[in-house]
Amino acid sequence: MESRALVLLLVPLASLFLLLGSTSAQLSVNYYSKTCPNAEEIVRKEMIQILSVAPSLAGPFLRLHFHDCFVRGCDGSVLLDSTPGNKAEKKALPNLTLRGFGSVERVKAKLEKACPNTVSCADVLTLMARDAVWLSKGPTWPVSLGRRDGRVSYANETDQLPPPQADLTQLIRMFAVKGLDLKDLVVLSGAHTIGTAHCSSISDRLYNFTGHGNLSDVDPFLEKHYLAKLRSTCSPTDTKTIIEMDPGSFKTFDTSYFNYVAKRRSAFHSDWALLTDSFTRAYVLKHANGFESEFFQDFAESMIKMGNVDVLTGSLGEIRKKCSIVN
Ligand code: HEM
Ligand SMILES: *[C@@H]1O[C@H](CO)[C@@H](O)[C@H](O)[C@H]1NC(C)=O
Ligand SMILES: *[C@@H]1O[C@H](CO)[C@@H](O)[C@H](O)[C@H]1NC(C)=O
Ligand SMILES: *[C@@H]1O[C@H](CO)[C@@H](O)[C@H](O)[C@H]1NC(C)=O
Ligand SMILES: CC(=O)N[C@H]1CO[C@H](CO)[C@@H](O)[C@@H]1O
Repeated sequence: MESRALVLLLVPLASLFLLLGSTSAQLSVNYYSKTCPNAEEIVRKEMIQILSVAPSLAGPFLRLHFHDCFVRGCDGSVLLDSTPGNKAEKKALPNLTLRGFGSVERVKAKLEKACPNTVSCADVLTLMARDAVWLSKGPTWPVSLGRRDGRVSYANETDQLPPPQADLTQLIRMFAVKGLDLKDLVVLSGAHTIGTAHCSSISDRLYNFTGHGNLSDVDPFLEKHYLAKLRSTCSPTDTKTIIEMDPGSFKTFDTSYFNYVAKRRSAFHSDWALLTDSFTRAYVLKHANGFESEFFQDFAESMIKMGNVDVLTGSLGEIRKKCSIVN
């Protein structure tokens, strides 16, 4: 009698959990095996071509995926254009420095030709980010597929993206909201081993850290010689010049980013902030001097986690025909 009552109670509970868990359960590595078996191959082939002509786009593809996943989940919302009366994510402040939209559209067009209305823009971007890392001599990993595209993109929601001035408390909070922990934070920050930053993203550290706007108003945690070097490249009002975030190997996915962070020679205050917690600090210092295969393994795991944030599956959303506009 009692055990029967327990079963009656447990069955609906179990199906509730199944329902809740089902969004990410519906992603799978074989998702397009029947409907578009060459999808990954098509993306990889295009990526090899794109990056052989424009190798500096590897960073932008990786960053686009990050910005996609942190706003409304990985649903391709970062790729949508504004419409009359609505300002899209890409028109918000952090957008000024996003690149690679044309290439995403090009890869998507190839997929539309091979298998119309099948592969989502969110999946295309996830695969492009994965291949960008691999083609920069970094790790590769299996990507679960089946994300669907959202129909909404609001500029005001980019406030969910961590700013480069963030301290560790703020970074931890903004990652936690997306289900990402302290390890994901330090590992994924390692993405800054490739790519560039605009002077405008670091000028406050060099000239106006606390709002006084005088030459001693600098980020006190930026190493002095590196400060001088950055100042010689970036004038206070420069918005065009770019700097390598991992000088000397900014096209190669490796552990040297952690070496720069350890020496307080990283681009952003948020990178430096990784030294202010014992766990993230230990991770930075360990990987400043090697342990590359461990970092590669960790990076793959955290990228898989980030790629699953708030995804749309099943009958939610749509499969866009073009990544910049809803159907
Ligand atoms: C931890 C918080 C993070 C902050 C505050 C941050 C901030 C920034 C900023 C300000 C830039 C420079 C943009 C510019 O001036 O052109 C940048 C570049 C970049 N970020 Fe992050 N980021 C963070 C995490 C991540 C994550 C998680 C990834 C990917 C997994 C990522 C990948 C990149 C890449 C690849 C670039 C270079 C883009 C290019 O070459 O154009 N970042 N980031
Ligand atoms: C963001 O903008 C959209 C569209 O303009 C609006 O509906 C929404 O309420 C705004 N959200 C916030 C948090 O301001
Ligand atoms: C420095 O920052 C403050 C506050 O963020 C701003 O109001 C001011 O215009 C900036 N000064 C310069 C010289 O950029
Ligand atoms: C210059 O900036 C420093 C550091 O923020 C501040 O302590 C100092 O008062 C500022 N000097 C002037 C003249 O504003
Ligand atoms: C490239 C791009 O879309 N830039 C836009 C970014 O956002 C600013 C501020 O809203 C716009 O003025 C830019 O045109």
